[in-house]
Amino acid sequence: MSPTSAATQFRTTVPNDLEPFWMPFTSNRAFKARPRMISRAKDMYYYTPEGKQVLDACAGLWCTNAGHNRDSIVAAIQAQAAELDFSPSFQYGHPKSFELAARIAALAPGDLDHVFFCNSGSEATDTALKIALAYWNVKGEGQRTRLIGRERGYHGVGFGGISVGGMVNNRKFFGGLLTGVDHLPHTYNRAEQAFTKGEPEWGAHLADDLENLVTLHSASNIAAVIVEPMAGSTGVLPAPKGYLKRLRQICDKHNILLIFDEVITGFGRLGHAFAAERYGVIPDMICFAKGVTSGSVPMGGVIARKGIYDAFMKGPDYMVELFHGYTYSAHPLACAAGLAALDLYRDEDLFARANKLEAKWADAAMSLKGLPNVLDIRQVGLTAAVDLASKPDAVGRRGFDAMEKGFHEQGIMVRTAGDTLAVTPPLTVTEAQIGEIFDKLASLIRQVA
Ligand code: PXG
Repeated sequence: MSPTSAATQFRTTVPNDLEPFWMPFTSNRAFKARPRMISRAKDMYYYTPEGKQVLDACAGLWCTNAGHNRDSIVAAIQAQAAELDFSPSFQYGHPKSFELAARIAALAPGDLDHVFFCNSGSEATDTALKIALAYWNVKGEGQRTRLIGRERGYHGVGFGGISVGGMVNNRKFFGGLLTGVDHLPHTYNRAEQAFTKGEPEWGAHLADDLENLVTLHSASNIAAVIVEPMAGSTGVLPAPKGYLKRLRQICDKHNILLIFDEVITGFGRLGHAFAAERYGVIPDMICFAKGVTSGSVPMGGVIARKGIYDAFMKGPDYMVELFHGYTYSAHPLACAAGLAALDLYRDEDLFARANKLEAKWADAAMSLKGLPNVLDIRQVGLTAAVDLASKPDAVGRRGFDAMEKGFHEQGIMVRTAGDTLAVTPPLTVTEAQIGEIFDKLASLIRQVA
């Protein structure tokens, strides 16, 4: 279907009054003065209400891993809406939730075989932290309450997630947060790592800081460590070689639970179902969201190892074992969308596809080296980020301008974190589109010089 005929089919009226919507993580005034409006999507492209095509170099918000509006996912959601709109997952069940849990568990490594559903990445991380605390309670070690995150980590916006997270703006406005939280150092060092393709050689030793925290607090007080295998939101910081293995070893030594937040890295982003597989490390829990439904319906969840689930299965069998859950846990529409997305990933072998494309993607990303203001380029799996030097008097200006010009002038969607530009396309991206993404980025970088 040509963009024009589709635009006619999906005609959208844009409201005159944009004021009432308080937009999330958005510069509201700038947006409302010059909106970047999107009214439909197909495969690798967004379309504006005027029918202008915009190449989606971000998989939406790192989530539409199978591309947009895939026919089978659309059909599955439509059929599900007609058959069962909602049913509670507290004390009742619907078949697709069990089917999807089994499919997700089958994709996870080792004995990560029980799936707790929620509706977002933020809920997933809060859920994992709560399971960790409750696990130690039911094991009779309720004094293990300390949670350890990492600087420059992003674990969503719940109070748990921002407490273990390490992004200053996500923390500084919101008071005291959870107490009893520590942070490992982040793993980025430009002097040692600049312009590395994939995982940097330098930095595995930073995992040893966990030993220092054990020395300080005693392992017997520490419940869990949570990290992203690749820190996405703070600008694509791949784990240094050997870092995650070292973290696992230290956690094993001290009986500390290790949680991987795979909200971004799950479902193919790093060329495997989960990054845990790429790194040969089995965490105790994996948080997921985004790609599970290819972004089509909100869903998140936690995959827990058998031993964690089993620890809760005691006491009278009519009693609730874990006092946690959401009205929309395992919502039928999300489950239907999830099953259809997993079918697409399998049938089109999209995780392996991402793996095969990675070398080309990495070369294309590094080709931007030497452009004006480019301080560093990082890449892992099908993600890349470019750090631009900030204007001395206006931090974030270059990043914002690149995003805006990208949308309005170059027909491309990019994400920015300050003056860092990030791209992370659907796994269906073609080699030609990879070329287009980095050509457009190059031209944007020159434009904002
Ligand atoms: N954990 C990780 C690792 C994430 O990246 C969340 C939790 C929270 O997910 P929800 O579904 O509650 O938003 C995320 C979210 C960006 C960007 O451009 C990243 C996210 C969301 C929006 C934008 O860096 N990650």
